[in-house]
Parts: sequence; structure tokens; C-alpha cells
Amino acid sequence: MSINDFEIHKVIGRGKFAKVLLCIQKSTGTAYAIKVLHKTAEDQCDPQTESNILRSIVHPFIVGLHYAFQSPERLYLVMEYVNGGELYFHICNFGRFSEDRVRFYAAEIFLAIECLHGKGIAYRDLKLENILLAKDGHVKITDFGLSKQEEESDDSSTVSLVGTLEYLAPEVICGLENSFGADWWAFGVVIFEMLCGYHPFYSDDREQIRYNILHSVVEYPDHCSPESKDIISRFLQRNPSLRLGASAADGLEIRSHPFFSSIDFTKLFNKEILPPFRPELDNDLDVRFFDEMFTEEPTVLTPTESAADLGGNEVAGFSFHGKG
Ligand code: ISQ
Repeated sequence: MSINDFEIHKVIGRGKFAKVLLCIQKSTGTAYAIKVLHKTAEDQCDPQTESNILRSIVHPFIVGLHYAFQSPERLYLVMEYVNGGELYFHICNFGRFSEDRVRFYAAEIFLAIECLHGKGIAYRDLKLENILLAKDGHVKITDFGLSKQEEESDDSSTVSLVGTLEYLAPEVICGLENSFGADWWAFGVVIFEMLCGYHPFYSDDREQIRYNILHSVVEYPDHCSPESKDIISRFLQRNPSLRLGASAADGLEIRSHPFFSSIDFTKLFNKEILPPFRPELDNDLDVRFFDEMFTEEPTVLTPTESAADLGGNEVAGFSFHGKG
């Protein structure tokens, strides 16, 4: 398999080290999201990690990996196409969600993180941009480029500072040992953002964000229920050993919080609960829920300058016109 087996339709995402392309498999007409990673990208975790992790997981709320192939310079992850865009797009364009809608998405995200932790994987990059809305109205988390498989005997091993500043737990910012608890901190930030429509530690100055994460008192708008304020404040507990989810059976403590009292997690896992919102789409190639900043990028391919990239499994190397 090579990139030439696909027709590139649109660019739908771009990160520091990767692009995500909406592609159609020529032989089947099936739409896929292909993530193109540069193997040589500096300070990135091993790009192979993402495909290894994705390969090992099948979960209703985690984006599925169908194929992976590589050229000498690039790794291609062929993933299911999740049409409804990022939750970030929905909050930015349509505003905050109702509390019931937040509860539904939060419960599905919780099941995804619980599954990862159960497999010894710290996600380490939970944020609105990495939570996608599927056309059936369920969510799927994506982007495992920063994830880490913890060693078995080691439940507080990671000292590296990775992730997006706005979502970093205080112990990560301080360079202290951290692990699964940092995901629950980020989960608290995400619940706050979905409920309020803005970030709990917002500032346009990065130093101030850092300060706010370490010291500021989070204030809640009047529309937040006591249960929502309670669960968020328990996730945004600066002492990781007191944070909700810190106990050995981290999932149980969270499932039984009053915020989730109306959720039947077994039904939720089986997709037997009707989603509160279904994105309206004309067809599988409708990209209305992806930012024009990406979708308006040209997708014309040119040969790369690297002769090496013409070898391997990839029939022809390419690079992108346009930004990035
Ligand atoms: C699947 N569908 C849409 C967007 C995506 C972004 C990253 C990874 C997978 C995706």
C-alpha cells in the first residue's frame, strides 16, 4: 500500500509535525483520514509510538487505525474519517454546550481515558482539538503522538514536559514526576471549557497562563450546577495525590461522582444512549466542520527533493504546496 492508492481530497488538520488529509481509497471509494508524520521531526516522541498504540486499541470512543505504511521519510496512518470536526471547532463557532451535552461527551471521553489507563497508557494530550465528533453524534479521541506506555512497576515515571501548555497539570509544569493524574487534570480543563465556552486559566500571555495554572482560583459562572463545579474542582486539584482519579481504581471514583449519576456507563459504551446532537452533513466528503484554514490549503502534490523518498513502499514521494 502507498499514498498513491488514495486520492487526496482536502487538508483537514495540521500540527507541528504532521498533516491530516481527507483521502478516498481509489479501489473502494472509502473516505479515510490519513495522518502524515515526518519521521525526522525533532523533539517529537517516536512517531512509531502512535501507530503502536492505535494498533493495540479498539474502542468506540477512540479513533480507529485501519492501515499504516511508510516511506523512508514519512509514516502514514490511515484512520477512520470522523466527519463532525473537533469539539474545539464547535465551541468556537457555536458557543458553549448545555450541561447535559457536556455530561454525555465527558462520560464518553472518560471511558476512552479509562481504557487507555487500563492498558498502562498515559494519553498526555487531552484537549478540545483532539476530541472529534462523529457523524452519529458520539465523540472519538485522537492524536497519540505524545502518549506514553508506562512501565509496569512504575506508576509515576514521566518527568518530561510534553503537551499543550493550557492543559498541563501543575506537577507537569513544575517538572515533577507525573503520570495518569495529569490526564485527569486536563479532563477537568476540557469539562470546564465545554460548559463555560472559555478556558479556566485563560490569558493571552503564556507566563500568565503558567501562573494561573499554578496559583489562580477558578471561578464558575452562575449557570454551572453544584455537581459540575464539584467534579471540575476535584479534577483541578493541584495536589495530584488528592485529585479525583488518583486512587488505584481511578475509574470507579469518577463513575460514581454525582455529576455522572444519570449516566449508565454500560449503555453508553454500547452506544445505546442517544447523542444530544448530530452534525448535519450532505455526504462523506462534506468538510463544513473543519476549519477553512486547513480545508482551503491546496492539496496538489509535487515530488520531494529527497531522492530517498522515492524508494520504500511509497511509489512516489511528495511534499505539499501551501503553508506548513
Ligand atoms: C479523523 N477524522 C478527522 C480528523 C482527524 C484528525 C486526526 C486524526 C484522525 C482524524
